[in-house]
Amino acid sequence: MDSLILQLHDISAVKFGNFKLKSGIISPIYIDLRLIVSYPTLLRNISQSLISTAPPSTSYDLVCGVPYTALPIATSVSAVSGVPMVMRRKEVKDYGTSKAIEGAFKHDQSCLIIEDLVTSGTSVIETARPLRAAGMRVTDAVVMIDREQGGRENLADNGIKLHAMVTLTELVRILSDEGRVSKEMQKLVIQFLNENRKVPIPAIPARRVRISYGERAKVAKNPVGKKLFEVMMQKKSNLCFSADVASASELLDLADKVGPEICLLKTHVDILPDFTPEFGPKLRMIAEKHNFLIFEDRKFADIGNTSAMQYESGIHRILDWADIVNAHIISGPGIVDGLKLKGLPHGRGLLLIAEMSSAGNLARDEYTSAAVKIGKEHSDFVAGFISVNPASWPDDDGIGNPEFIHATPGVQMAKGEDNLGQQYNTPYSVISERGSDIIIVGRGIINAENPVEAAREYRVQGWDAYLARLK
Ligand code: 5BU
Repeated sequence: MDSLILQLHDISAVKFGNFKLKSGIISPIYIDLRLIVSYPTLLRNISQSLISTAPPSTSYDLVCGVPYTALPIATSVSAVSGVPMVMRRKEVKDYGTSKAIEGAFKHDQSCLIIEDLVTSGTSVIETARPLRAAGMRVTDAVVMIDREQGGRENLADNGIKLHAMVTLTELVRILSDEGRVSKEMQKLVIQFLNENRKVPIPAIPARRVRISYGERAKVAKNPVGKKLFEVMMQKKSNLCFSADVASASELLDLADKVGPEICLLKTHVDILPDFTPEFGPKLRMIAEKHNFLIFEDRKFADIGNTSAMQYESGIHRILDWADIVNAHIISGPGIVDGLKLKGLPHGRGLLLIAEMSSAGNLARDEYTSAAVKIGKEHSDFVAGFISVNPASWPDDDGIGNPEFIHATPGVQMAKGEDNLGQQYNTPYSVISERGSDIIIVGRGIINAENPVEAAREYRVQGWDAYLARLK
């Protein structure tokens, strides 16, 4: 051990002086273990020492290094010990297909975390989270140096035992005994440690899907998004009825019947042969009576200027009666600027199409991430996204952005497909597994023998799935 510490000092991985730490605190000691990749023999010796740092009773099937400094250390530990390694991706590149964890592992395997230096323990906890989310057990972490600044306690609070090769106090004592640092410097470091015993750990925000719609109403930036969350709570409904029927009169009739069950009613106004300018006001009266919002599934896709005209004018005058519309981002962010110009003064909201439900659609990977980026830049107007599997989006390890609402089409009581590529998932899967907030149901209700009863059944299933995911 002593010789390892002396070697770390030799290569200037441990330095004494006046150093400003990330937290802003001035420290008399600075440790930079990134350098050890340049010294393979030292790296191997450190790995061997780390393996024996975990008590013999510690059992583990896998090792995982905290990115980035500990990645080569973990690789070396794996090579020396023969224990397979998994790797946590810090930035997950793509949506959908990408994984937060690389490597082969099985559910319920235990994984030992390897870290170079622990101060508050935050980085270890951030690595444990996706490992646990993927089904692995994480109970122990080994670290080269424990700075003794609260990491051990913070990790224990998160169910992780910390095993340190050496503490900062021991390290300085060894260097002092060997005449590498003066007694004064040793004293200074001890004093520094005593004054900075506990680095508070920043609170980890709850994942979006664990936060209630009511709480999310408070953080929603778009007024319609906020209202929608509130309506969902008031009516215990996350059901959007997609009223794709043959006429305006049939639509209005059904809207009045299923109104009590839904938080949102979705229209395709351009399929109604008997549309008149009275349609909007009539639908709004029914919406007010039953306390639901109106979503015209117009899927704007043109340049900003044209989309704004299509939104406001023509025979449909969508802006006048629809609380929410949606848009593709194929034409770039200008479409959001254009729609916002008209919509925001009217207190309207927009859903961006980040994913689609139909087989072979192209809204995936970088397209999805571009929609999210544009949405974040316009969160005053963008209330959320049309999505299919938002739980697989990698933003913030699935913490997500609670201010945005996710609505998912392609929902029926049984998984399946229609004959034109529409793909269906169940309410439970959409809300509880795929992490969406609203189920959009069309033919599942319209073609049912009793649409009102069917709507009630979808509402109950959608709401139960929401309650299940909060636990
Ligand atoms: P269904 O009858 O439940 O399959 O109707 C689904 C509705 O959602 C229908 O109005 C579609 O136009 C709409 N939809 C969709 O199915 N998939 C998508 O990706 C988007 C909208 Br965006």
